[in-house]
Amino acid sequence: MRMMRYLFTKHARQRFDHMTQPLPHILITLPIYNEESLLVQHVELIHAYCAQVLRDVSWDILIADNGSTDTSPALCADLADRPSHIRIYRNDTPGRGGALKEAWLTHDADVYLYMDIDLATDIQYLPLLISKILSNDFDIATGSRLVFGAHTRRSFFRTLCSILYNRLPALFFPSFPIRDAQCGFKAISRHIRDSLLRDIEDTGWFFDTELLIRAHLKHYRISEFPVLWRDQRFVKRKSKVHILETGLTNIKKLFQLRRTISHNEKVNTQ
Ligand SMILES: Nc1nc2c(ncn2[C@@H]2O[C@H](COP(=O)(O)OP(=O)(O)O)[C@@H](O)[C@H]2O)c(=O)[nH]1
Ligand SMILES: [Mg+2]
Repeated sequence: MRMMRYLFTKHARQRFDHMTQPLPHILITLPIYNEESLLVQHVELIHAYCAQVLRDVSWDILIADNGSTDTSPALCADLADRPSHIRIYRNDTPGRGGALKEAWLTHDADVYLYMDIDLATDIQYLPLLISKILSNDFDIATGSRLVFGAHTRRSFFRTLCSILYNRLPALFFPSFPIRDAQCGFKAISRHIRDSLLRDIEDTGWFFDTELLIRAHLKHYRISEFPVLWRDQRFVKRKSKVHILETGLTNIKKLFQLRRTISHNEKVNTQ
């Protein structure tokens, strides 16, 4: 009888704990730079989607702007004034990677994710991205345009550059399994944020590749899953990526990263 009472109260306590435990918090980060042409429309769209689909979690949209020189800062301020889940993070270090790193290090969440504001990755993959981390099956999840099942609508030139660039990390780190390191649709766990994020040195486009390489070498679990990707064409908007310059810079950064990592390995084994 005493045992029954014990089990009953234990069970009731667990149920009560479950009811009182805070919901896991998802930080949906939107890195932006001079995005006045689509900012408000796309933030509203993402907000409406999250309000409809994200149940059993709490969430915020964090717009991470660094140094926009158009009307984006004013538009952000207006968005943040609305009674909603929209917050703004501003810093002065240029580059998408730096903006993400600083935004994530200064905010508290259980899942940190980002997606490009042009919604090139179809937003229907958002719940999957979140669940990969929330289920605790993976430490990092990344959308992919280059694995089986992915569908892309891109120019021939961008597709070719993407295929060529994404072959490089495996040349420098032969065990690296990720096929598309640069897709602007990723999530990391709180643990990755606490244990690995500070090690990522690059503040620009190479940030994504460096994050995945370092995570892979430390044996973190990475999920690469196919997405539907459309390079959206907008009348007043151009890609922020200078393809050739970024490609060459990233190759240089792969050399540097390999040197740094092998140097650290030597120091650690001495
Ligand atoms: N915070 C921040 N975001 C940036 C910066 N440069 C680009 N972005 C954002 O990164 C995302 C991807 O840029 P995009 O031009 O679409 O790249 P593409 O899809 O590879 O052509 C967009 O949301 C941009 O606004 C930057 O310097 N800082
Ligand atoms: Mg884009």
